[in-house]
Amino acid sequence: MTLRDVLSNFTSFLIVSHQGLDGDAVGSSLGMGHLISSLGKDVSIIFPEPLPQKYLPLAGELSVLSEFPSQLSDSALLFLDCADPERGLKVEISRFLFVANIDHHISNTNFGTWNVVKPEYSSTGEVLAEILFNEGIEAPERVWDCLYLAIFSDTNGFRFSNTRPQTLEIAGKVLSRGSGPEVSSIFFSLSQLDLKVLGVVFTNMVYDPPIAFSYLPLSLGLPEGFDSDFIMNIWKNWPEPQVYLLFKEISPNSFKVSMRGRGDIDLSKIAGKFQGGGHPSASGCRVKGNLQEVEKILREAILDEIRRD
Ligand SMILES: [Mn+2]
Repeated sequence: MTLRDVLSNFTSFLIVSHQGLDGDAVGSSLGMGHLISSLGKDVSIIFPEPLPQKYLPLAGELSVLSEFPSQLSDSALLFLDCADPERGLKVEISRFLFVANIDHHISNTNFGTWNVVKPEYSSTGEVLAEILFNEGIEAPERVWDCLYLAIFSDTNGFRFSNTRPQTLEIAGKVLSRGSGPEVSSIFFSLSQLDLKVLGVVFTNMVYDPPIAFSYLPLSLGLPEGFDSDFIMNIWKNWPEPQVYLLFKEISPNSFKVSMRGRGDIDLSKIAGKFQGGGHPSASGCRVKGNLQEVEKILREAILDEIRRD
């Protein structure tokens, strides 16, 4: 099976990605959406959260929905950057005749009818770009812009250790087909709210080696789907901690946890214990309890994991 087969066998497509939209989830989904749309086919993207404001221009005229249409008809379902359909939208994938699964998470369960899962790749954007190059699929400029965002984002601007020589080769080919480097300034752009949130995170920070911890209280009134990746990326420039934990209160006594790490620790295992997921050095999950309780639970799980290594 090739992507070309998938694109020619269906006339209608639904695209989904993971909760906690990041640049790779957004870029690979919108890129695939623009590709399908350029073929004159019907496509909708279903994002579980509002698309972050700064990425709106990349969506253009694409149909972006917050839930599945009531009529699924005979659409093909495409998962991008989503390790586990449970982490995408609540939908029974058995209702679909065909499910594609394009991803780079090591925890991906190969749940699709067609699976392209490459854990050694920096991003789903890199996986998808390589498929387009290998199959000689032509695509309009905005597809490449979206894929460049995806690669740029999951490597934090080619700074993370997931940046392989091949990542840069693929990114170079993608960049030469897109509109230029504006995408990188979109990725790094921060709003006034983002800057205020940074102040709160680093004021609340406590460092109990090897774990740095901070939290964002509900009273900040952060919008749903607030993307905290930029905080973690800035935080990680401080090389001392082995693990960085950010607790974002999403309702009373309920927290979304972002985790980053360095070294041997596999944070995706810890996130997995709390029905979350991700990568060894970047993962997330949700926990319930008061702040002291949830911090203690996560801290103990992490220290256990460090001792085991
Ligand atoms: Mn990704």
